[in-house]
Amino acid sequence: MVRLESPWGLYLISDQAMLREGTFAPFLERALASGVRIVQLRGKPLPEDVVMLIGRQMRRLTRAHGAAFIVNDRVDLAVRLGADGVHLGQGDASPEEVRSELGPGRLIGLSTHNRRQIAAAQDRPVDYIGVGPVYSTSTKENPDPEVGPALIEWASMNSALPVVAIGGITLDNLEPVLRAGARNVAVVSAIGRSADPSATTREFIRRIEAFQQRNAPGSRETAAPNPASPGSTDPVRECPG
Ligand code: TZP
Repeated sequence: MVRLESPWGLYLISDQAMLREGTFAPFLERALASGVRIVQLRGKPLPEDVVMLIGRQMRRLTRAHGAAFIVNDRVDLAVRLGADGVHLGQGDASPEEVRSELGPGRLIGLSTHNRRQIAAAQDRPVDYIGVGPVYSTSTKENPDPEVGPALIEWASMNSALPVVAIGGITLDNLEPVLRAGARNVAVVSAIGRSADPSATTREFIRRIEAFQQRNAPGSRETAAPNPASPGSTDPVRECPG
């Protein structure tokens, strides 16, 4: 099992069109060579044999580059593919059930959409939380309401678990997300629908790394929040939603 130290930078999620067209695997190989360290297979509407085929390719490529391979929703497929973890939505199987199935060695990610869910996740057997959608997204059917960079800032201050900002993030609106404290940014369409996915991937990584270097402890710019432990405010009492 791969051991990932946070921050991960760019969290790459498979794009349906690329999966269908068979262009994802060659693209993934270049993305991994460019520094992507965590990749998620999100293949919901595709037939299972197609998902398994691309999943095996993703497993092989991520292993070759020492990157983590996560499967969205499907614990059974994650086990069959030998994935490093599973990403769960609020409506999927509970992290407790999944943890007892997977054991302690694999990652579990959980999507969160408000302060209450972020706070509740701290006491659950999860390794990281997704927070979003930050901006409007057309990738997800029936997405939750946009949370904006404000919830990323709150999560960065109040979550001891690594925070992955997700939803509608592009090169044009990345900066406020980083300023809000995000150290990990998940992207589907900004890369999958880019005219040059490899160049866009490299540019995301370059900007995330440059921002983190500028804000490293001891640098002259003000560091964005992201403490190692939750802040002193009570996240549940403060939580509107
Ligand atoms: N969860 C919240 S938003 C989202 C998921 C899976 C989709 C993100 O895709 P995009 O294209 O980067 O907005």
